[in-house]
Amino acid sequence: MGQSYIEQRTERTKWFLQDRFGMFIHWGLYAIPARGEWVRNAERITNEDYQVYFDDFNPERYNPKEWAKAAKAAGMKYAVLTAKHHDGFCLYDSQLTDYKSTNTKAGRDLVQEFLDAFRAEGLKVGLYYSLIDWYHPDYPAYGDMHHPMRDNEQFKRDPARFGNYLEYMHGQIRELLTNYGKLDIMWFDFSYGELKGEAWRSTELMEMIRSIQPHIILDNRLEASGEEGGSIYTNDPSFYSGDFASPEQIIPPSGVTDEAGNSIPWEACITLNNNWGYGATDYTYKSAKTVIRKLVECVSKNGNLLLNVGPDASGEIPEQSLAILEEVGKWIRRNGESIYGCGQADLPKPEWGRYTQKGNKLYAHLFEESVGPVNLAGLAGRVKHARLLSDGSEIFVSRPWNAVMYPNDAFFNFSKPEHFTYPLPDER
Ligand code: JFZ
Repeated sequence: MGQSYIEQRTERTKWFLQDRFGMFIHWGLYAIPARGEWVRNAERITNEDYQVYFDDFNPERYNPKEWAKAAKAAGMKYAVLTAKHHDGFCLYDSQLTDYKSTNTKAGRDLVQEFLDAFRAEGLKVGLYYSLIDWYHPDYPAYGDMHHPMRDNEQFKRDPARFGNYLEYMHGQIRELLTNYGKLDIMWFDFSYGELKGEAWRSTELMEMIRSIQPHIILDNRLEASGEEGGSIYTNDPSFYSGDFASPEQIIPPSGVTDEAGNSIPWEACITLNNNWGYGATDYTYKSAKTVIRKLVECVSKNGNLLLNVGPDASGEIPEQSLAILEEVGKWIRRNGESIYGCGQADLPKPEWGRYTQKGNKLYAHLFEESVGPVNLAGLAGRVKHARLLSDGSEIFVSRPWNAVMYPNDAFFNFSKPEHFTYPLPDER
């Protein structure tokens, strides 16, 4: 008897649940207008006018080795790059289109260089591929939002043309899976309205994917959008339901579980400011402290965080983003043990922060400075000893009547990252 789909998914996602933290990279022609990756649609830019960006695209400072170093130093364990976003522009040398980076002034296969650089740093690699394509002549309009230049009825009127697009889409995915070595993640984006599941010829697509790269893991968006989940949320996931759920710009209140209440692999994708693609005037950056806390929150709910950067037209990750990543990395270097391989604790959320847990080690993430002892409700008599994870110093835990931690001087002196993690190895 073969394994069930869920058993196979559990096998495939083991590394993913260990790694917990990845880098999302939205990069393409839209870095030039620098108003986000939806600019072509939002501003109803014609193919002719958008062509200017293709003609000018020349990211001379593209050095993915620097990106990879920044990701690794931030504690990220994998990265996902937009091989093609909704505008249809390919960052790789596809034989199926001329609309690709090798035909621009860049003259380079940007995907190949990305993969080489990130693999060299020991990170796992993934590619984002947009199911939506605003450039391909046979991509149907369906809902004004999803195709700026075409009328909404075209798809229904001309399924043959949509068939042409699917040939192209399947062909491009085959190229990515065949020509670039082992990929760890394929990140499809996204389904909507009638365009979901079998409308993409997903069974056939999945058979192809699994035959070429059996170990690759996929998001759930062959069936789902960023909002709706698809059948991965049910007890009977389809063959193309994906390996992890992909809540977007939200950390689900209670994590992600199926109908039986079992945890499903999930990854929240979150921007650093308010854009995925580069936004030259978007200064709404989150603080390093917020990012750290959101990462902790994801792990405390058995989830991953895929944190986005949007490199600019010169090929560089914005300074502000790099500064945040560096701060996050400082915290991770001391406290990463409370993230990697960790998950939800067997205790309810404490009033002062979050728990993460790995085996019999409990990590208490204090999100506020305490006045007096910290209440460890439910742990009375169960804590063997406690240490400040960032420097190894002892934390006094009272017993047996009630478990409380008395944060010592080390707690108050270690104020720089404004975030405190206590490990509480306990005996159960
Ligand atoms: C999609 C893309 O449109 C966006 O550009 C970015 O790549 C992001 C990671 O994914 O964003 C979505 C997808 C679906 C919804 C909203 C945003 N949705 O269904 O509401």
